[in-house]
Amino acid sequence: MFFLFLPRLSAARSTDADVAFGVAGGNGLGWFSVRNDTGEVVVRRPMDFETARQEEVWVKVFHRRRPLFFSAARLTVSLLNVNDNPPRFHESLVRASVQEEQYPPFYVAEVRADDADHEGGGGRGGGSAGRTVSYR
Ligand SMILES: [Ca+2]
Ligand SMILES: [Ca+2]
Repeated sequence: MFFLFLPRLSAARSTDADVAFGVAGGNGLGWFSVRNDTGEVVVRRPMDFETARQEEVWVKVFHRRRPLFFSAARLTVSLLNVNDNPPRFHESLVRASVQEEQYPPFYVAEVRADDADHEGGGGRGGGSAGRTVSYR
């Protein structure tokens, strides 16, 4: 199981046993949970930069006997990219023909590859796929 403790929302922390915390909204990818008694925001699953670069969760604090009395704060978490994807060729088989009697260096073929970790690649709202690199 993967757990990562993010900073607590200290403004919402309380020692009052009648005060509880919960998720009020956001958290569309289900990455976070909020500990009911402490307000700690816990990451429930590995987060992937190539899936989403940022996620937000609304944390609410409320009185257990009067749950309609609550307030909420938005926590926005931005992911930092790491190089966790190998570069991949577009094609796994490339055929090329060359004339004999040519002197090097000369062009043989172009093989393209992507790397999802490249800036501007992958990620929700990140635009196009990873950068394409051509090898000749
Ligand atoms: Ca990579
Ligand atoms: Ca990455």
